[in-house]
Amino acid sequence: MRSCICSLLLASGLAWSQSVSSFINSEVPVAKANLLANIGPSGSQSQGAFAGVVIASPSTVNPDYLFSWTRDSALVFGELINEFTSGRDTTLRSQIDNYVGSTQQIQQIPNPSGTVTTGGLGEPKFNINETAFTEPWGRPQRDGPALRASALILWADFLLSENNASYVVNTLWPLIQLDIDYVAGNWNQSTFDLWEEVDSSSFFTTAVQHRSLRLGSSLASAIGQTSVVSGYTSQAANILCFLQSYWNTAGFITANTGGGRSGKDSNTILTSIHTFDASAGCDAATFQPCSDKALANLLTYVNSFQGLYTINSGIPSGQAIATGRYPEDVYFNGNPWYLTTLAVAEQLYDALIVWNQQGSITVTSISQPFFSLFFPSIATGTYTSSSSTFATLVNAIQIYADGFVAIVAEFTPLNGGLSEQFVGTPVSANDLTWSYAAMLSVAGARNGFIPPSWGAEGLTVPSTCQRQGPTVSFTFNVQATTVFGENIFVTGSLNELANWSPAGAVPLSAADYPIWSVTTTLPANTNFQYKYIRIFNGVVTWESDPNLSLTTPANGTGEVNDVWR
Ligand SMILES: *[C@@H]1O[C@H](CO)[C@@H](O)[C@H](O)[C@H]1NC(C)=O
Ligand SMILES: *[C@@H]1O[C@H](CO)[C@@H](O)[C@H](O)[C@H]1NC(C)=O
Ligand SMILES: *[C@@H]1O[C@H](CO)[C@@H](O)[C@H](O)[C@H]1NC(C)=O
Ligand SMILES: *[C@@H]1O[C@H](CO)[C@@H](O)[C@H](O)[C@H]1NC(C)=O
Ligand SMILES: CC(=O)N[C@H]1CO[C@H](CO)[C@@H](O)[C@@H]1O
Repeated sequence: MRSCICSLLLASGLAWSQSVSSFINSEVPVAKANLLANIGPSGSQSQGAFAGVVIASPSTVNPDYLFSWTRDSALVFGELINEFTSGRDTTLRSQIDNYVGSTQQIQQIPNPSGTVTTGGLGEPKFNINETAFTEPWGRPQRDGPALRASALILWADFLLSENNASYVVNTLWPLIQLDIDYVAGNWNQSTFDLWEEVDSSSFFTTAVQHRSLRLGSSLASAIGQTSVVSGYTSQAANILCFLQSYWNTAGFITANTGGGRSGKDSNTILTSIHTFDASAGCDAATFQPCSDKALANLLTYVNSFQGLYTINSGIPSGQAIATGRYPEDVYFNGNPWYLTTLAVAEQLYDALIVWNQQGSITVTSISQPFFSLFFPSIATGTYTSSSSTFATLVNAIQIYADGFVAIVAEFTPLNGGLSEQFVGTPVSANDLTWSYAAMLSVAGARNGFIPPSWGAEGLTVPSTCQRQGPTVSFTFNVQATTVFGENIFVTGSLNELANWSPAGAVPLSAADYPIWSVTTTLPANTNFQYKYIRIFNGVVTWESDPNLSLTTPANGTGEVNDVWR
């Protein structure tokens, strides 16, 4: 198909747009059929998969993807639930019911990450017969529960509108609450990223966790589960605060806090499309697709693939190119991916939806380099829909977005099958379910589909991040005999313990002399060192060595009983 699309590169915008439309019109039914073929129990490519289980791909060797990933499955069902609840595909209800059924099973399977109550919800993948995958892997991956809960909440919201609250309360809420409680309790723990390689904090994971907590708190309110609401919203505010820290001074979003790479990663583009909320306009706090930060980031991400792949050579900046996961990728030698190239188009289509809806485009100093691709002399300011600048930008960005779809069209084989990657020919796993879901969702965005709001509108980032993660209440008890006027303090290697500073050390009180005690708030699941000190007439006396060492519990409360040394 390459030559036919390439010749269209030179044709008018209208012909270009028609060729992209005709590709989408022919590809979408193929993508839908091939996606459903990868879902048990009756998908033609997924024999052996239990009901509602999504296989990542039918490929069993090089690579073996015949497993069910929580993330991929939730993204796939998120798309199917959107299609059903928006009335675009009325045939999917039994599939969605099956997904609910398989979630009931899979959440409860003890696995190498733990049991349902000890961290097992963060397990990345399962066998397709709903048994645990027990070999070494990059675990946990904490985006899975957030994405699964978000998909189920969209389903629940639809059922509430159908007056089916009993099913929501009795069947869906218990599943959703497990996942959201996991998010609320673990979001600041390190996680493997969505590419299963880097163990740190990851922008995609943090952002989808934030969305899930907002969705979870509004569903909880709607069905009278009020006791969880304030916990979810306060953790959501903490996450929103932490989310801002991924934006870096070089003007893009660092995908992972660990990793030793440039940080330019489709992780961030996928975040933008999976946290799109048109009611939030171009808000940058949630990195909405048309926000200045998300557009600057898109430019940096796309530019990082300029000249990287042979198929991109000679294509100037401002025209679409094939993109991959991140420029340093070496998996299968590092190639463009269908789902990442489509995600760039989708972010731009989402942006166009909002600009057209609000009737203006605002160019800031942050987004100016992006807009100057299409209007080199553009100045910062707001351009209303009556201006020629608005029309020029909207037309050019539509053509630019279509270009990313056209590249996918060019490298889609005649049978419409989408693998994971492409060079000139498809590479890696064939019939990747996520590639098909990406095709459906970009088609929806190009046709103007607006996903349900998740509550991103009007959020403000707390001026100081109060608490960057789960904490526990921790009690220090130390037996120490003292003279009148002498006091006992604790200090150590945490901010909360004044970082070894006697001046800010935490005072204990002798309510049960000679036991001195204090209960304080410490970060959960954190190792630290500490010592007691005594202060008498301003003179500090340290305990003898060695430093004491402890790890706080993951949740609940902790206590230590020491004797002054
Ligand atoms: C609290 O942490 C412990 C130890 O990791 C774990 O066994 C327990 O399930 C956790 N409880 C909750 C509610 O997360
Ligand atoms: C489930 O699938 C795994 C992986 O294919 C296999 O090893 C295991 O025997 C199966 N378990 C059952 C109970 O069928
Ligand atoms: C509620 O939705 C569930 C899930 O699709 C369905 O099985 C059930 O029949 C519905 N109940 C009512 C009263 O509509
Ligand atoms: C205790 O910790 C402090 C602060 O890190 C360090 O300076 C000191 O050397 C440690 N003491 C011992 C005995 O390791
Ligand atoms: C693992 C993890 O995400 N840790 C983060 C928790 O929050 C603090 C404070 O913002 C960050 O510095 C950590 O990186």
